[in-house]
Amino acid sequence: LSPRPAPDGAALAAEVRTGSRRALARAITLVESTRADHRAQAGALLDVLLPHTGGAIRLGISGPPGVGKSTFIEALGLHITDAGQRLAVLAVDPTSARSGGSILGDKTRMERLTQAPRAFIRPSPSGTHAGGVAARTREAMLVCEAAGHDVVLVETVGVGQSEVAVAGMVDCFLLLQHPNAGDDLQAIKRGIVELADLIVVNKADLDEAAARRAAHELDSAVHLYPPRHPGWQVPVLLASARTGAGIPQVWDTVRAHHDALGADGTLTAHRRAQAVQWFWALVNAGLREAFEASGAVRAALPRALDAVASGRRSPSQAAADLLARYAGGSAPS
Ligand SMILES: Nc1nc2c(ncn2[C@@H]2O[C@H](COP(=O)(O)OP(=O)(O)OP(=O)(O)O)[C@@H](O)[C@H]2O)c(=O)[nH]1
Ligand SMILES: [Mg+2]
Repeated sequence: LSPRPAPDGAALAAEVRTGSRRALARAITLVESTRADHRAQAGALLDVLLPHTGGAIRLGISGPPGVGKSTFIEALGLHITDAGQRLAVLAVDPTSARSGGSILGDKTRMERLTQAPRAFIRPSPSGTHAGGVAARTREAMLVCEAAGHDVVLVETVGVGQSEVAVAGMVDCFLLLQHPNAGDDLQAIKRGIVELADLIVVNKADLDEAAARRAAHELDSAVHLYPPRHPGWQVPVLLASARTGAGIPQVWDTVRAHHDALGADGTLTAHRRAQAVQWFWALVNAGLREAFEASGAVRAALPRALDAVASGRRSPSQAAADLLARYAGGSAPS
């Protein structure tokens, strides 16, 4: 038995462009793989697809556990696909290995969207750290765009760094919030509202007065921050993912935001800045990896770390020393 050969990235890219769901699923599996030969093929795939990306509305959705993300995505997703648009849903899960219960929950909470012919839903990859998952999700997003989706929705649960990662890959970052002040204060304290382009208080059907109070509080909080885009004041809306109330308004607002960014070139500038940031993040990660793998560094690293931790050497001295060793050991000159 020989191992399965690495798929031909360029050929797969051509299949993705025809709109084949099977090819799309295989392409995403390829970009999610960490195998060296797969990474090379994924690179070839992305090279072919890159000129065909950029056509989708990139929407990030985040919120605390249980706020109703899955239910909301089903409602919003059906609204989008019913209007004739093609939608892809991706997920960044910072907890990595999702429990079987949660996947099962999503299957039932997104039952209709799962079956909608214009929707493509991809559960989050597992088995890597949050940063790695975000890296793969960004590439999967580009693949979905090249496959002709009009909207790519990236979901993440509102804990940890994954929100920052998602906000850094989308055009519009939507924050879902509970209709009670306690949780709103959480998001405000954690500085997450600063990332939001749009805030939606979900479950407004439970207690509309409480939801209005929460919205008011969030509205005061967003006014403390300078606008993320000139001329865009972050709206705070009420909705119910369960009844569908407010969902069309949410979608209209996402589109209005996209139009506003598109009208004055902000969208292009924003995406360019994100791509450059992404480039540096990858360079940083790659350098760190090479640094730690270098023989000259490996030999000296434990003692250097110990000396820094115990206060015998300053971090700057130790870093300068090891960087010099790294440059000496790795530079061809
Ligand atoms: N009353 C009411 N309940 C809702 C609404 N949206 C979601 N729920 C309920 O809230 C619970 C959690 O909803 P989910 O959609 O699973 O929430 P989630 O944010 O995806 O949860 P995690 O994936 O665990 O982070 C479920 O029992 C939903 O039926 C809403 O608008 N109104
Ligand atoms: Mg969920």
